[in-house]
Amino acid sequence: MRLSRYFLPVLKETPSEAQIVSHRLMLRAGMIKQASAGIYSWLPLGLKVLQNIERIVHEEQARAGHIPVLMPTLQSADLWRESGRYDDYGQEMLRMKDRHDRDMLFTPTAEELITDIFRAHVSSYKDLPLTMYQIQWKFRDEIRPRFGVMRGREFYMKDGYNFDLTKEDALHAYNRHLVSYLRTYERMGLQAIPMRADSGPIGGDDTHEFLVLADTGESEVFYDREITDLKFGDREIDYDNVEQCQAVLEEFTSRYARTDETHDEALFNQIPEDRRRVARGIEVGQIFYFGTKYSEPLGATVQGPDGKSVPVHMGSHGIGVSRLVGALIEANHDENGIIWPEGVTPFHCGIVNLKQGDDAADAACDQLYKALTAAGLEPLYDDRKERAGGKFATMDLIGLPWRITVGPRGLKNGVVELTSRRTGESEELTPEEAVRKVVEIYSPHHEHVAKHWEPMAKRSFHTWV
Ligand code: P5A
Repeated sequence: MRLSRYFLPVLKETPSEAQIVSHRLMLRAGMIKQASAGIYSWLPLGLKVLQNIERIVHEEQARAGHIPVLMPTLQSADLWRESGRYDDYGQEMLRMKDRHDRDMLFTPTAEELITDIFRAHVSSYKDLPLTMYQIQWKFRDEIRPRFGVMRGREFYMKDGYNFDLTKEDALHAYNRHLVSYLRTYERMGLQAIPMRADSGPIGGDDTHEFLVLADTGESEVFYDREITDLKFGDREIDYDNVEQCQAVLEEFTSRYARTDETHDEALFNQIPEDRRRVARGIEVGQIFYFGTKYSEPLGATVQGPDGKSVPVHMGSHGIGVSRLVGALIEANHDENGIIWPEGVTPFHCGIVNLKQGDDAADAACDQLYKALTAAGLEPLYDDRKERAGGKFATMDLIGLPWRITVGPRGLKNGVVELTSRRTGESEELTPEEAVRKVVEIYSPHHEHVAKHWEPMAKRSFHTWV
């Protein structure tokens, strides 16, 4: 993308309504615009990050064997009366009437709707296990929407639902989700710690929240410091393997880590004092096992191997996709702006032309742009007639992890500059070396980059474009 043709409404002033850094930076970087309290339009740059997060979630769900569906945002109140939650949900539920005076609502979650689909089409244990999920907008009429997309009223959520014959099978589904979530957050460049939590209006006994440690987080958390040393890494997991999932679950949940809702001071005090931590966290996901809480009232039953009809065991699992955009910024920024992890960055590499209109600089930028694009990457080329300082400030604000700076002086010596946003370190490289290095950085994140690159790698720079 050429910046001169893009829509990137960056703000010079710090918006006064924003209380936390991620909200300020999202507004300043032109990622979102508030439409009304807790409801946002996603501008092009913000949308790209949202979609990158969404893509990682889809890929990891596919890896775990979960099946995507899409359910409506508006639902009839009838199903919620059947489950008993229509009255329980209270003022957080946005209710409305259609022209026939029927009670409707904007979905805050979809346990009822997915259970209705299940009961209409599944009647035998032979069709189990089954896990379906969607990524869809939700609405909760929060009393105090705040912190931008972090606590919105309208927000984007991945919500998944498992159906199993027995409690044991459903607990495997729970463990499988916990494992796949660890991998999902790590791919985004985030450490999200599973903590024992409270189930709230979703219900059930077993539940873990995933928390990203951040001073601006809304939850108070208590944990054993050792837990922050754990990495999921690139281990291969067979998600159908009960023992393997169980082992990972135990590794990541056996140390003390709880939200304030479930905190137990006496247990906490058994951890050696130098390892005890009290901090704040952002909840970016939650998993639940609630057994037959919905299947029983809604009549979601299957015929078991013995011919008897039994209600299925269920759980649900959520990832705060839009909240994650804010959480990622809380965890990755400095005084100049955002620093995107490579896995979610809206563009892979910035190209800054120090002297727009200079033949050599323009040609070199064009060549870099085309070469990176041919390798399957998306560069953002600042081709505006602006001062270098302004261009650098914009690149730092929007947080692209890598920047290639091109100017007539360097080109005389055959070099451009490659700069890391995170460390601020620069190296002088030939344009060819710069492209090779950026491709190398992104290949582990994108299979298609490695594929595009393979035939290019053996050829020289001038043949790439
Ligand atoms: C699990 C999926 C559920 O709703 N039902 C279907 C279960 N869980 S949850 O914990 O209530 O929500 C899942 C995740 O959604 C994010 N979230 C929000 N994000 C932005 N603004 C909000 N107001 C908001 N409320 C919930 C959180 O990340 C939460 O973990």
